[in-house]
Amino acid sequence: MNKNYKEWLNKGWLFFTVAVLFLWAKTYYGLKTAFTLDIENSIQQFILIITPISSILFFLGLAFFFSPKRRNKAFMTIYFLLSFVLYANVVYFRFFNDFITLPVLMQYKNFLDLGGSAKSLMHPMDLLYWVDFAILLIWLLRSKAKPALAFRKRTIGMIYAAVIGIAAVNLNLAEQERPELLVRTFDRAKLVKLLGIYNYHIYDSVMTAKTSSSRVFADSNELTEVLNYVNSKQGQAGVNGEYFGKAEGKNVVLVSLESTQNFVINRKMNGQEITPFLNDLIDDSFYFSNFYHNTGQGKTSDSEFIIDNSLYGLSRGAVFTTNANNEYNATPEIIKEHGYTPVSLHGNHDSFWNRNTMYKTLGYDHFYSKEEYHVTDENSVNYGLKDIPFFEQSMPMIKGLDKPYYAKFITMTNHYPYVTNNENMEMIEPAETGDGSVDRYFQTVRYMDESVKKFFEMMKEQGEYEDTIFILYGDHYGISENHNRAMSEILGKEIRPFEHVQLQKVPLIIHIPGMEGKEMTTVGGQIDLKPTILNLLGIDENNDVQFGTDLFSEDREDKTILRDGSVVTDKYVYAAEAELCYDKETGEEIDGEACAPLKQEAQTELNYSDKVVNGDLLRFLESETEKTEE
Ligand code: GP9
Ligand code: MN
Repeated sequence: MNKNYKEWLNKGWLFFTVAVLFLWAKTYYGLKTAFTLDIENSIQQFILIITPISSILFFLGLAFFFSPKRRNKAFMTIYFLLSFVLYANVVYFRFFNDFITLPVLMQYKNFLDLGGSAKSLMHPMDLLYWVDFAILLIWLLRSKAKPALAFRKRTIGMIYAAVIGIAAVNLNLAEQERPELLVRTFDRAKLVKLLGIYNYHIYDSVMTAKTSSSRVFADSNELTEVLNYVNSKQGQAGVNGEYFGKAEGKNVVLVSLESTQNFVINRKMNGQEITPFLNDLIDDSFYFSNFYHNTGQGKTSDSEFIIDNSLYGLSRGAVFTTNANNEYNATPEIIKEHGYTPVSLHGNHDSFWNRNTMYKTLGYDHFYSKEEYHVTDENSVNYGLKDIPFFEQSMPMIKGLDKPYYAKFITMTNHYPYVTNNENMEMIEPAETGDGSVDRYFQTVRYMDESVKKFFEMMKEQGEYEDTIFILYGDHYGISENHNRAMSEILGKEIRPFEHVQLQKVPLIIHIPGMEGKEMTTVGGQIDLKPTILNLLGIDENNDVQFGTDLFSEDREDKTILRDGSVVTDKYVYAAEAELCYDKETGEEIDGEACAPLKQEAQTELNYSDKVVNGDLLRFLESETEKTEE
């Protein structure tokens, strides 16, 4: 080896620069190839290129604070850890389509779940994530004099000045792309896209620390305050004696209709009904035509949480993942005490949305998940099993359950991006707005409708129908604001904040065999389902924290609060994001004064609910109840 070359190898700055470039290139490669980040424009592309550099310099630069003797080791350890964080996310993403969060890491079980398939999730090309580390290691070990990572204080200062400078540019651009990114959104893909994978983990750690500290500092007085609030609300609403116990002892079947908004009901596309079966079913059911979803970023999992607990989800993240170890008083747990067998059925992996952990917390006896269904390339699409085979394969499962059961069926085929993989699935023509996901949406909704029809037929054939009440509901919106242009074409009107809030309506159909149908116009939401179901079953659960009220009660307030702070009543619609107030009937924009108290009430109620979840307040419920009974 020539001497000159050897000398170069001993230069610390060269080693440092090469290491930084390696890690930068590798991280960019990961962001570009391993994750779906939906880069929408050249600014986002630029952000993606610069995001890794500030955190790489920041972390690798920490090595300079170690004594010269330990510095190389510290440097390589930090390099290894950053590589590991990147690679762990790459593998995790392949499976969960999501990024690792600290709460997920702490739920070690989720990782054990991944364990079996982790090997199959690794690809030969993944060596690319490690060759750089190997090269640097060999460089360090082979060069005799070892590159001395000794920089002048001024140089180190400059490195950190660069860190701050680049981070500021990054944050500024991110803020322009997504205003209030850090406070308002918790879409992990967006955070990674705009802040970079390493900064995302810093953000996640801060948020986790905040959540766990609010649990530590919570005390039972906070619960007393919440109890006073909900008890007075319950007291006002009361219970409708005519319906109390109407379905006592019957099986309860919940059907979560994936991404189904109410506007598809009784609507035609190209002259054909989109939901022919549901349209018929409505005639023999209680159909709630002013019913809204209350979900936030936890989507399906939020709807499940809200319905089982009558508590709101959080404004950031999904309670299913952030607070899965809290104490709750959920419907499955309550009705188990009354002899019910609570189960959930869904053709996706059991750990998706952390269901396997959360279901135990909520009191489900069993979760029939993808692992127990027969899933092939033909009978699955998108996240998993198609709805028709899902219901078909579920029949023997519920047949064997101890009665009465509380069984939740979660459909999945009508999920963004609304794809079909077989002509048989396409029972109507797509819409023609030119917006692919909106156009296909009608086909997958139609397919889901067919699957529910088959389900009802099978329930009848198997003699399960008569003794069962059916509660069908849309879990959350399917078409987001990004598709307003196409939606205005479909609805034939402009989508203003008023229409946007109205689009959060989802169908709720309560079908009780033998009872006559009726349209129910009361304004309500998923938050009201727990008290509604418990009352139908004749279960009186007082001294519980429920923010909803019985939808059958005549004295209930016609009102629902959406997770973003919007409020709908029989008179007004308050659109929180736009801060606009509308007349519910005419849709006319009116003076904000009319909505001011609603806005305030929404804040109060959502804050109370957040306190309960973040502070894990229901762990104090028993002692509180004892106090009031004394
Ligand atoms: C995944 C399915 C869809 O298992 O429930 O979840 P979503 O993305 O709608 O929350
Ligand atoms: Mn969903």
